[in-house]
Amino acid sequence: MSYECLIYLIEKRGSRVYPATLDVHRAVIGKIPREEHSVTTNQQLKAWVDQVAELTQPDDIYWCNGSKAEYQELADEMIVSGDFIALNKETHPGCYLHRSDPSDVARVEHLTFVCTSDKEDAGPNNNWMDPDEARDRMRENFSGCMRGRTLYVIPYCMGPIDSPLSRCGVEITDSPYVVVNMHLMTRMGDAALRRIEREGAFVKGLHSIGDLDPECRFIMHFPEDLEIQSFGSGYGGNALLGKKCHALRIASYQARTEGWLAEHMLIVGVENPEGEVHYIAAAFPSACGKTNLAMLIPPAGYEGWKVWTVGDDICWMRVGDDGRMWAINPEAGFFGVAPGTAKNTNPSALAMLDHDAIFTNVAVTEDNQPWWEGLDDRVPVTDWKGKPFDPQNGPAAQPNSRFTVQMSQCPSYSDQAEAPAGVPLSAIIFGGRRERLVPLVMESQSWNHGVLYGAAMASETTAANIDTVGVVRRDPMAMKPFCGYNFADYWSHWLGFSTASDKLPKIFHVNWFRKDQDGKFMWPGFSDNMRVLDWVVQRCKGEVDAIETPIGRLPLASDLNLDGIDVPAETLEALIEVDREAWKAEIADIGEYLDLYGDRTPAALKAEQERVAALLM
Ligand code: GTP
Ligand code: SPV
Ligand code: MN
Repeated sequence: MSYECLIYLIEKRGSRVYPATLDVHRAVIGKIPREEHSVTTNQQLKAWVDQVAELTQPDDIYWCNGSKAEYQELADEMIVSGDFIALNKETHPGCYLHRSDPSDVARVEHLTFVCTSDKEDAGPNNNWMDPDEARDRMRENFSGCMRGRTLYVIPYCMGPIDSPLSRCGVEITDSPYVVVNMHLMTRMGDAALRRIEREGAFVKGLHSIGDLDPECRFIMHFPEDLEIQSFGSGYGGNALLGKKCHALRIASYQARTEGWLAEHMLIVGVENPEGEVHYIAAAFPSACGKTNLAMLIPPAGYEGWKVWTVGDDICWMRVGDDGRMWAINPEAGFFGVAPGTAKNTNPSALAMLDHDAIFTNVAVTEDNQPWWEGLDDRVPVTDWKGKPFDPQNGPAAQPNSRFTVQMSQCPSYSDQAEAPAGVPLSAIIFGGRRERLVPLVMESQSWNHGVLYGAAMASETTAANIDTVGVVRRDPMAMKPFCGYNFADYWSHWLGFSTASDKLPKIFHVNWFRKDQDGKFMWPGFSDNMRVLDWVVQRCKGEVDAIETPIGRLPLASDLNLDGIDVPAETLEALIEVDREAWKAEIADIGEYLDLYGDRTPAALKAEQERVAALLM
């Protein structure tokens, strides 16, 4: 990098670009205000950044401050570099399109590892590698990988900046795309750095896009050291390390040692016409409806009701002094699935996507607006790869194409989303994408029975992971790709809460995805899911009865408010019936699944499974 260029960058970004080599450093030292020489007082952080710079050899180092100006400058630079395409400034001001490498369009579970010193601690649910071996491998990948690039240091805080439930991290990356996404998704920059300096603790996340060679792609986690190393992908959860890597894999591990829970859950507040708000957290697997439920708009007939969005993907929760479960959303933005997002299904999402948003791998219309399947009946001109759209080549938008947007842009953004104490949960819901068998809604008979609901969750796979789509797999608590330790120990941790308090949330299970013989969805879903939330809240308040069955408590057909929708009586019946024979097979299969975890499977969970199996006999 030339001297002029460096000075330009220093002036432009408020003296925060530091040349990585001593020679250049000397050349410009007079230009850097003295107090800026040590960007942080945290010696551990300073030493780590130096160490990483030594290994990766970037041309310069840039400490992010988190300002709007910084975001804009990076976006402008990305337009020049071609990483960003500005979208229609009239219809979508402040919106950009990013096209990722076609080999890099989703999380890569088969390349994601949990590296604990004892393999058993990672469990059968994770890929495992010996930490030393993993570090050696990654050191080779990272060696010299930032030559010709800028190393960005991103201090961030997961959760409201002044919440005791929040945790901080620092991501080092060579991707400006990652930096701008982290701007929208997390509380990052100066305030986070100050908190790190006060607390002295942070999760270390090192990321480089490398040369995007899938052969060298690895997402490594070292939970014992609160450390992440990710190489070779620039996409979503692989690269925005605050999200799945920190807030779920590392945090779940940390949560177990500290007595809380880090979960793949949305958080909403359901407000009734009397102004009473019940908060609900719900775990559905990737691309199975969290964002949609988080922004639900109550249907006709629910005038005076309101659903408030606290979070759409991750929930950190802890039992408070009052015995209730309190939850925060560690994120500050959404990284949502674009396809299927439409006026009739999720108008709130559309309303927040017409300004200041990043679109990744969507198509564009002739007037340069973002477009994806399901949005409307316009025909795009350019597909996600930047080629003229031809339906012969598959969908115009990549099935896992996404939008990134700040949560505060959401019309249903909750005024409690920033509350340092979080929100108190009335209910926890588990759910999956199941064409058959699993009823629309059921309530567990106890906390432990609810934990069995979670542990037994299964769902058809989606495009959020690079593998095959549409096969049913067990995805306990929607955490199969995200639990940073052995599932058996994780279930024990969940079961451990049963005696923590008598004010724990009630646990439910839902399924919006039942299909009929013709392959059509039997339940209208989306805003009509309000009708199920209504029943859930009524159950929490003890206002309605339920039918006791071996698999849980099911609603009486007459207690589900179906005014204004056309669900034939026999369809409703099918949605809330218990097919005993099929459930016998399912519960046996659940038993076999739990046995895969051997001696570590908690006895109390097996006991629940055996109890339900006996009831079905
Ligand atoms: P991640 O961000 O990957 O964790 O996903 P998510 O759980 O937030 O998924 P999202 O809400 O984005 O939903 C993904 C897909 O499910 C979209 O194609 C939606 O259209 C579809 N979907 C969501 N809710 C419903 C529903 O109630 N019924 C039906 N049939 N489809 C739904
Ligand atoms: C998911 O796959 O569950 C997501 C998207 O929320 S990603 O951040 O890419 O993991
Ligand atoms: Mn998710």
